[in-house]
Amino acid sequence: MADLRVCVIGTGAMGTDHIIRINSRMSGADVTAIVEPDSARAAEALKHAPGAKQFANISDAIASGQIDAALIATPGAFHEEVLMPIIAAGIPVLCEKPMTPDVASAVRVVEAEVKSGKKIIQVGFMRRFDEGYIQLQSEIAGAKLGELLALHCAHRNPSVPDWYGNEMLIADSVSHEIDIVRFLTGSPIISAEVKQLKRNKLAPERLNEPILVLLETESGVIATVEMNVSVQFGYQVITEAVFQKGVCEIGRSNGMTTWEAGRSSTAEHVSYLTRFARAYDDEIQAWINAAKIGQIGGPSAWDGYMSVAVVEAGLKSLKSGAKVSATYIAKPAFYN
Ligand code: ISE
Repeated sequence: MADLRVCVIGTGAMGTDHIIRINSRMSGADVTAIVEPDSARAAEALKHAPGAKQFANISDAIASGQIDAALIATPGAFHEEVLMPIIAAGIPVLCEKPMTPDVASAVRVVEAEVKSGKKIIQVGFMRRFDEGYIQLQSEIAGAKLGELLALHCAHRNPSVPDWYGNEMLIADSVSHEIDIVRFLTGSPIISAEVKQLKRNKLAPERLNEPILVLLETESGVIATVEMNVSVQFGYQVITEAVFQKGVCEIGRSNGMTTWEAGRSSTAEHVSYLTRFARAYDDEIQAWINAAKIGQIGGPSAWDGYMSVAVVEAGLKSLKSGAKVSATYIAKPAFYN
C-alpha cells in the first residue's frame, strides 16, 4: 500500500517533532503538506519535510486531493475548526490533546463524528503507549497485589513557555493524568479537587503553583496529582500505585548513572519530548498502521471528550478550591 500522505497542522515544537518522527522513524507515511500561518515556523518545519506543500488552511489541503490523513498540533483552542472539515471529508486524524478547550465543543466534535458514521479521530494521549503505564495497567487489571487503593502522580516540568497560562496547569498538563487515571483504573473520574500548594517563588508571576489535584474514580480510587511546572531541575513524570499487598512505581529516570568525586548522579530528562519519545513513536506508528486500514489505533474522540469533561470540573475547582463533580453525556453506542 502506498505511503499515507500526512498533512501536519501547526508546526510549533510538537508539530515539528511529529514531522521529524514521521519522516525519519515511522514507516508507511510521509509528511507531504503543512498548514502553518507563521512563515518562520513553516520554513523551519519544511526543512524536515522537503517537498511538502504549504497550505493556507486545512480545507485547501483537503481540496487539493493531495493528503490522506491529518495530524493536528495547534493549540487546543483551534482544534474544533480544523476537525470539522476533516470529519466532513472522512480522513483519519491524530488530534493532539486536549481535543477541544471545553465540553460544549467536545460534544460538537463527538456528535459530528457519530453523524459521519466513521470513527476517524484518534486523540494524542501518548502516555497510553508508554511502556511503564502499559505494565502498570496490566498489574492493576491482573490484581496480583490485590485491589488498587490509591495512585500518587508527580508531573513536573522544569519550566514552561511564556504563553503557558495558569489554566493550562489543568487543561494542558493535568489533562494527561485525567486520561491516564481512567486508562489505568478502567473507571471514569467522578470529581476533581484542586489544592494550592505553597507557591514556588521561582514560578512566573502569572502562575499560582504547584498545585495538588485529587481525582476520584467511580471505583473509589483517589489519585493525587502534584502538578509542578517550575521545578528547574528537569522533567519528571512518576506514578506510584498502592495496592492491598504492595506498591508499584513507574517513571524514575533510567538515564546513565555516573560516579565521580565521591558522588553518584543519574541523568534526568529535561523535556517531555525525550521522556516520552518512545511513547510518541509507538503512538504515531499505531495511528499510521490503523489509518491505512480506515481505523484508529488509540484513544478515540470519546476518550477526548471524557477527559475534557474532567478538565472543565478541574478548572472550576482551580477557581473555587471546592471539590467539583464531573458529569458526562450518555455514551453513544457508536463508541462501544
Ligand atoms: C505539554 O503540553 C505536554 O503535553 C507535556 O506532556 C506536559 O508535561 C506539559 O506540562 C504540557 O504543557
